[in-house]
Amino acid sequence: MVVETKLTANHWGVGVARVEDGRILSVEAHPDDPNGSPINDNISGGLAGSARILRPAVRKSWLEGEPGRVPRGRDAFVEVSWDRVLDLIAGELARVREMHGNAGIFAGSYGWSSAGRFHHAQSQLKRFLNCIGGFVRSEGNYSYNAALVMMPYIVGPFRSHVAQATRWSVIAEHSDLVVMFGGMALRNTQVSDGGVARHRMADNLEACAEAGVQFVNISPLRTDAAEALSADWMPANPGSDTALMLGLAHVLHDEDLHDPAFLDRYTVGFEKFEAYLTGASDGVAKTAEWAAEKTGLDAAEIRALARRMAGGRCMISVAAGVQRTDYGEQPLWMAVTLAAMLGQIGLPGGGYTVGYGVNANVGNIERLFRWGTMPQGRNPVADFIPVAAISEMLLNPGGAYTYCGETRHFPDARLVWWAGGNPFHHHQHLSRLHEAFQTPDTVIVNDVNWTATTRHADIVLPVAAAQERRDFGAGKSDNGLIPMHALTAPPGEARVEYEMYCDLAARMGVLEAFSEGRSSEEWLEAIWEQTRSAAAGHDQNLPDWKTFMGGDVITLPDPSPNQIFLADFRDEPAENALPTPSGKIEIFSETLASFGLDDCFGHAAWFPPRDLAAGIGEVYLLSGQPKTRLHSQLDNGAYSLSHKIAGREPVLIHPDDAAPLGIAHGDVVELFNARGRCLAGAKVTDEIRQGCVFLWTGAWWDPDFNAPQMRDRHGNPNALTHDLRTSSLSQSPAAHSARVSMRKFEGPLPEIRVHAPPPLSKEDEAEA
Ligand SMILES: Nc1nc2c(c(=O)[nH]1)N[C@H]1C(S)=C(S)[C@@H](COP(=O)(O)OP(=O)(O)OC[C@H]3O[C@@H](n4cnc5c(=O)[nH]c(N)nc54)[C@H](O)[C@@H]3O)O[C@H]1N2
Ligand SMILES: Nc1nc2c(c(=O)[nH]1)N[C@H]1C(S)=C(S)[C@@H](COP(=O)(O)OP(=O)(O)OC[C@H]3O[C@@H](n4cnc5c(=O)[nH]c(N)nc54)[C@H](O)[C@@H]3O)O[C@H]1N2
Ligand SMILES: [Mo]
Repeated sequence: MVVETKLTANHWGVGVARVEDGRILSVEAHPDDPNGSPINDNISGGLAGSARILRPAVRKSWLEGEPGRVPRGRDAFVEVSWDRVLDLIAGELARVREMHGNAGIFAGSYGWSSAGRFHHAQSQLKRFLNCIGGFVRSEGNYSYNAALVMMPYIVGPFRSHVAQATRWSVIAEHSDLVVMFGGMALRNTQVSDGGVARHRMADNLEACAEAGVQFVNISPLRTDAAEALSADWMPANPGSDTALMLGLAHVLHDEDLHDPAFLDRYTVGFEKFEAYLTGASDGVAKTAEWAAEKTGLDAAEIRALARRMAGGRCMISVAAGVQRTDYGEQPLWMAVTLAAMLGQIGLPGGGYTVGYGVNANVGNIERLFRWGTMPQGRNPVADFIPVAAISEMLLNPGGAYTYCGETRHFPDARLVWWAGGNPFHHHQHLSRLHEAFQTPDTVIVNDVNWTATTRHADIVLPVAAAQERRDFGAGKSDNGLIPMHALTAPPGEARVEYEMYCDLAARMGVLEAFSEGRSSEEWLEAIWEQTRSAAAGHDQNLPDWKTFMGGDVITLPDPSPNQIFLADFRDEPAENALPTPSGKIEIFSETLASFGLDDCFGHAAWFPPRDLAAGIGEVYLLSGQPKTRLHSQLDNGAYSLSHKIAGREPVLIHPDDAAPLGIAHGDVVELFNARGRCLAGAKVTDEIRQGCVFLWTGAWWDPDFNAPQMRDRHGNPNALTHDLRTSSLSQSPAAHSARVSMRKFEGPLPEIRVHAPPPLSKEDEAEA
């Protein structure tokens, strides 16, 4: 057989696949990529593993008309034909709409699914549902939701501000110091939503180091700073960033190192914050000593850092992970406040940025224009939930909650449809989500593999993976246009989602509205032509669709390679007023103060993390993104598996925490708290701060329902996290704020089951 070479695009970069006889032999990074991602190694095994869903399947007791007989997540499945499953779905949709209206359908369907402009799982589902009257959606994301909600009140829209981040080339030239709250983990810059043609971050950081820029890494993980940076490591207690920034601000204020002229011209409300900082308003001065006690750092160290920050051009960077914590709005507001006190916002290499390191591109490049897209149509249902309120919604229909200063009520979701996300990976407190998922009448999930979420469905739809259909990749913040070939045919009876929705739409009388009479290939060509004509408006000549698909990656230029964040506001504050009520940076916000919330005031303030305050656990549990995969995707692939310890996800433990518990490198440990427990493989290392453990996200949740607290065998941190939200302002996820206890696991090691399918039978066998 001939070995063919074909391009593919993933959120972690361009892959060059070697394909033989309908099989993917290997996928390697594109040779033009200076720092390609090894996550490509997960593709062949992850798509061809035994966890692959090969036929439509229906939960056994649901199919047999006794849906409550066995709980979701524990039941067996019956494989059925496509005709049968689409008839079942059409019937359920009709029933739910008739009894509850379209507001009874929840299809927030949060998740990353795959790269590709057309075959985007969520967009396809939402377009289909909009054709039949809409659905309840979710608002925001798990990545930086506190920033999405908070930043508009105090400076402006978060997404566009991230796109306007000061370029790394400017930092290399102008900054003296970069202070990184939450570090800037290179492992995370493998990824960018929608695809990334070239990974530039490592080289750009190296250029900064070579230019003599100094870095401080304030994070529980030393390796959150690239080695080349030789960063000073200040491992503050997790969740203590606001306290640390307050301590820094107090030193600046106390030693007259702040910039009253800047505060006066570009901000409002400093005097109200000042009263809090000095303790005039609450009797507590937020001194370096005060901050030292909260952060576990030295007061002298904090003072020295404040002076260093004021002594030259300083960029304050806040990682998204820092706001994925209890009261995660506060470190954002405090970073802006601190940067305003330094007075360097809008200067080259100074000021602040939230989101460096959150993906491959922030500060490196931005897209030149908006790519073509398949419209999702209009959703006639106005209702939504904040994305991380999923368990709350399901457990408390009709219940009241606050969001952005309003009181709202949860809808009653009778039918839940998820396509392209894995809530039993991404949501916190999974045993609670397991309970919550028992409440709807019907749960439908489309996926490629038998993840924990598909196991909680009544109807499971086997879909083609990105590598099994034609499309093109173009990242939301990238400038590469990437041909995506169908490397192989979908296995078993897996189908391309678009084609499946066409058949369902035909059953429901909306085929013309959904498809506009186009095949997949015709849609692709139309979306490409849209992209091509947008490109022409930017003096870029793109080839026609067929030529493009036959060629290599096309890389367009960065629209503003010398960008300095908020430079225009600094130059002309009246003309370029910020879209805040005052047009300035709001160090005090009348709007936020008027909400009267007890967990977010009118200025940045310190709140201690909740598990710590409640005395839960002995160590902090961090749970950041894994180096070895994208979230939970292809967890059963070779690269992901190669890092597991005794088949479990590795948990980083400091030697001084491990030794007293008799835990050695390579042991299996049990992590536990009041919410749950899981097993994990001990990696004993001093890269983690003592008093903290770090368990990567994304090991497929593998609960043992016969063990205490449905112990997860595999090492998913969300077995342990709380699903309280950051605050009643934004209702954002706060995954990084859990505390746990641990011990060496002594019992017989249970085998990992989740990488194999659940019990399956054929429909006629089940009936017999
Ligand atoms: N404890 C803790 N939890 C966290 C975080 C944390 O820091 N700590 N981080 C959070 C963050 S930032 C995020 S973004 C979320 C990520 O959470 P998710 O985005 O939900 O995670 P993924 O694993 O990317 O889920 C995508 C799913 O889509 C499936 N899929 C892939 N391609 C297709 C397709 O073409 N069609 C369909 N139908 N399905 C497809 C994949 O198999 C996978 O199951 O996790 C959050 N959870
Ligand atoms: N390889 C890979 N890359 C990815 C992803 C992936 O799944 N795999 N996912 C992508 C996605 S969706 C996102 S949103 C981004 C996430 O990007 P980030 O949010 O930046 O990543 P995290 O790993 O959650 O957090 C970064 C670091 O913050 C530190 N940290 C946690 N809590 C605290 C705290 O309270 N204070 C301080 N100072 N530090 C703290 C942790 O040490 C952690 O390593 O990554 C993206 N990149
Ligand atoms: Mo994310």
